[in-house]
Amino acid sequence: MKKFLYIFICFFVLTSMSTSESGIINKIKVSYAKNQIKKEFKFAWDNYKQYAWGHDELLPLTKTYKDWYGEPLAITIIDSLDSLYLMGFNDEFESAVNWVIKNVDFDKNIKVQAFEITIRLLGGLISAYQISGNEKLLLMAEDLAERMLPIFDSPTGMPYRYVNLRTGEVEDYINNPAEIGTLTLEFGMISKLTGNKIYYDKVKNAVVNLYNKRSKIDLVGTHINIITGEWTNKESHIDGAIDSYYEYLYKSWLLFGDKDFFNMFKTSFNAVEKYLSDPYHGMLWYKHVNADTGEPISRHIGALCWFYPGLLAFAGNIQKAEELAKSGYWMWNNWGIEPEQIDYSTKEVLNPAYILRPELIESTYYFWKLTGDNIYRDKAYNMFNDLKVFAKCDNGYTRVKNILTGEKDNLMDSFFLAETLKYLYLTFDDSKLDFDNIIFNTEAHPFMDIQ
Ligand code: DMJ
Repeated sequence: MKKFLYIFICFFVLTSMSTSESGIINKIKVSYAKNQIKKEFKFAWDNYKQYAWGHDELLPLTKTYKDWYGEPLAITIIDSLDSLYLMGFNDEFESAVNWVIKNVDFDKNIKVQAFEITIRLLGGLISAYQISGNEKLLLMAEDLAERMLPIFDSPTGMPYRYVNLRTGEVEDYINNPAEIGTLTLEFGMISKLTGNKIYYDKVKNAVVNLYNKRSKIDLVGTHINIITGEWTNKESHIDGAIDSYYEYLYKSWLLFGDKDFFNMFKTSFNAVEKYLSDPYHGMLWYKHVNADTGEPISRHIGALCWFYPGLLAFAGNIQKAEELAKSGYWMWNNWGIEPEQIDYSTKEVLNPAYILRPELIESTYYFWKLTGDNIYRDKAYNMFNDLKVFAKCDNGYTRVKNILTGEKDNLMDSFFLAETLKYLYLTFDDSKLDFDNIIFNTEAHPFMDIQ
């Protein structure tokens, strides 16, 4: 009975949040929310353990698993290591680390997507190494980075998209700014941690050469041929395929203190702000334009864009970031959860999926950290509850195929544990992190500044 009374009080407290509440009530709310998030993480993790352990991702509806490349790389485990630690599952963290060291071997005859393997596996191993101090994790990370080095052997120094982990054979020379530019933190950290400069030099060279291909108005397109250096698609935006290119220019400056990254960020950021930022019918959005002319192409915005308010705030423009985030919250609440893509000029859903993405939640964490305003905890908690309504199933959390009908898909992406639930949790308790001295990679793996 007592338990029900407690739940009732907590529910009442949480649904009547206001910034004027007393410190004690806030503490109860915060600890209730954090425990709820932790509980859902454990539920998702336990289901992964039961039905997919050692494999890449859980298929919760069919209680089985998916391996991206036929042979498993334990993507969910490596991607989840630091979440386990940050949420206080210390024994689980230790045993998962030991399992990874004993069972994961990258000497596999498979062709992998360098970007995804870098942000999830290299990123996960680096942060787990920094947390645990276990040198074996660093050796694994270095081995993986070395196996991927052949991607940079192109005439422009920009990477191929795929590489065979055993033979070094590369494939796919049409790449994009996100996949070219979102390797710097991870490869740069390997250089820092091992003292071998090759990784940093290769990624920096790739990014500088990409940056030098920007248009006269300082914008980049969506696809580039890394053999010839010619753009094959000149649509410019902050959506998927470009998004984290901007994030890593800024974060690489912060993590490595390399002024070149700051200069590249500043120029690019000014162009984004000038040509893409789109106040439209009383709300702020970011449009798609032609990279050469700045002429509008569409008023489409995708779920991946919502990392940008957080970056904008982190880079110092909190006011504008909050204005942009308002559009994101409007969108989320209008449909009860976030659609994968909408046309903001017609308010039409173009892609009705929600694939457990973290970006708006990630931005909310940054707002909470930078403003200390409880309203962001409120927003995070509401989004968490919406996730439960739309994406929870009997054996984990799953992608939603159609948010308009509620139809579920069958995949729990590793970033759900690595990012979505982590950023939610950190919004209520990030006491195990030194926020001022870490930089999150784009998969939410915290890298410690060791300068
Ligand atoms: C994650 O793997 C990363 O956040 C990446 O930058 C973009 N896509 C997914 C999540 O949406």
